[in-house]
Amino acid sequence: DLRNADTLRLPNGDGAAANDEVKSPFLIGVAGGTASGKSTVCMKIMEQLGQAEMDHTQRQVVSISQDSFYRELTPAEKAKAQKGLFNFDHPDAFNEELMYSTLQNILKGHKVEIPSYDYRTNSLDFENVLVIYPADVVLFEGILVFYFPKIRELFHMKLFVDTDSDTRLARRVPRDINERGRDLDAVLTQYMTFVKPAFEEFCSPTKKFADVIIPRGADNTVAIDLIVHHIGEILATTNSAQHSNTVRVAASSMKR
Ligand code: UZR
Ligand code: MG
Repeated sequence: DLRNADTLRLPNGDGAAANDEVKSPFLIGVAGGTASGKSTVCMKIMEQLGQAEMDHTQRQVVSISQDSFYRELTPAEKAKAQKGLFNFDHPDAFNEELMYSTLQNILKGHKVEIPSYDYRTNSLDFENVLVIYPADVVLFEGILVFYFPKIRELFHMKLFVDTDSDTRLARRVPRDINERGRDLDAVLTQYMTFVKPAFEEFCSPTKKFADVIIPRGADNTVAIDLIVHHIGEILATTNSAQHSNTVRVAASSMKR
């Protein structure tokens, strides 16, 4: 029986909520090419749900970036990266296992810690970890979040932010120069050598896995409104129904 909570309750592992009520979030994947507006779409979703100004521990909706799951580079790879010769757009640049286990822990309702990523040094920062508290909705955004089948299957909803390549390049260039400390030549060379081919080979084909494709990205307020409305309904159900979280764990594991 799906409603028999006792048989469905997950064990309380490290970092699980103190009470035995398990909060298994609705997990949303947000993919799309570089500078397509993934982060902005996630921010707008959170803002419209009135989450942005809330304390971290109180949040019902949280957003995580795939950047935190770049793998640690060897010294040789780091030297390459500094010269713009490392391919950060290839699936091998990511720590798939850490991504998978972290998302699994999030789905189990555990509090997790994820490293932040420093684009200037191309390294993970384990001193400034982001603490992700159990939430009702978790957004996970990145260029290749739908690439790995095992990870793709974890999402309850998949969004693809579909912005034209020239628009993305026009945004990417100033962003890399101003926020990520690169010069114009390096940015364009890296774009032509790695970013564009990898987008075509690994990212663009994952559009077919999306439930919702958002043309024009963050400018598409109608699409964002629709998504926010849907999430709002999920939150309303979670807050009113006592065992709804537990039931949803069962429903989603049945689906798999
Ligand atoms: P978004 N990236 C860097 O520029 N430096 C790094 O150390 C790690 C990643 C870039 C990466 C990719 N490619 O295109 C982009 N390069 O971050 C993805 N080169 O981030 O989805 O925010 O555009
Ligand atoms: Mg981003």
